[in-house]
Amino acid sequence: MMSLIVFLSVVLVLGILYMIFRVSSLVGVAKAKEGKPDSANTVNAALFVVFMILSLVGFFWYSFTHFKSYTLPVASEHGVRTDGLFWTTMWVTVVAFVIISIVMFVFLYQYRYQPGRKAKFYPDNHYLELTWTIIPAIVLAVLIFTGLKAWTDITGKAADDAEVIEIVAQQFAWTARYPGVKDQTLGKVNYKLIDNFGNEFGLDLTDKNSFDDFKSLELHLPKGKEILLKIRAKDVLHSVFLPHFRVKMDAVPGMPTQFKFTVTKTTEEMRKETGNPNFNYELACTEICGRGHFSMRMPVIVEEEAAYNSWKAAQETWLKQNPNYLKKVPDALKEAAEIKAGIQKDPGAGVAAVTE
Ligand SMILES: [Cu+2]
Repeated sequence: MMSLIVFLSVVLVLGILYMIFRVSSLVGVAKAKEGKPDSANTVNAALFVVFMILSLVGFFWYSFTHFKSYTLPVASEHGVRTDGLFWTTMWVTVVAFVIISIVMFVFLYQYRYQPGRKAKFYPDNHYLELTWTIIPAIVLAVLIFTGLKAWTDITGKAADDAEVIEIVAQQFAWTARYPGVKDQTLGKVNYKLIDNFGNEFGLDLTDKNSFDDFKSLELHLPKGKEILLKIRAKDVLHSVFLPHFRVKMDAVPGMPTQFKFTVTKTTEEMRKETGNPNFNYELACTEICGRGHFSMRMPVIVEEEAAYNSWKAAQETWLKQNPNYLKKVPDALKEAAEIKAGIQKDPGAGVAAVTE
């Protein structure tokens, strides 16, 4: 009832405002004298110029005083390149924006109504039209093709020795899967094998490469080595976002995606650069994926390659953590699986093979 009254009052007030506007404009028409311009015409035209000056000053003031709060330090090789592309595009569009704004508002003032001045009929000018078509076309083509080149490099084939890591998204957490240190190859997965008892990756245990894979809830990355992130989603759309590395790629159910990049600064180095001893990289979900979306973040730790390798070697394999899945391993591979997963010591090769 109350909302109905509020609604009707709003309609009534709008109706009254409309009637006042109609009456005043009709009075204006009745009072106007032929050929004498309204002084409000010049005032309005001048106000447009004032508006333009204030807006442009505000625009540049805001952009420069808050510059640091919307740019993050960059920590990847391709990030420097994409940042360069971003700022080139930004400057080209800012210059075009300023020129268009000035011309638009100054012309409004310059060509306001004045008695005795008639508009000139100027149907077309081929040179003018060619100029304002060809120049923007060339500039846009250069911007688009340099961007496309960068994109094909990022999403292209990774180096053979690249560090392959799988990122799996689900409502509302990220899980990483690393190839084990013994075979350095991710085992096969099949979404049909995903279950509620522990096989969250859908690991295919008939593939011997899966025996030493391990799971991590932190994303550890080596500095200076090419990394290939293989990304998939188990339920809805998510998106991998590593802002400092300028990495952003959607995680799509049923359609694996990937992104390759090389990190250039360790967490420690970034702490020194930012002057923040608590600095940490993070992986955030940047696709609204449900009500727990805000909590979908994963700590990221970047180390020198040696430290990274020793972290990897210290991790327990997935199969060792879920030994009841040994029954899914074909009989012929069972012993190899136990050795590779670190459940049983390798009797043939001795201690060296286990600690390798
Ligand atoms: Cu998400």
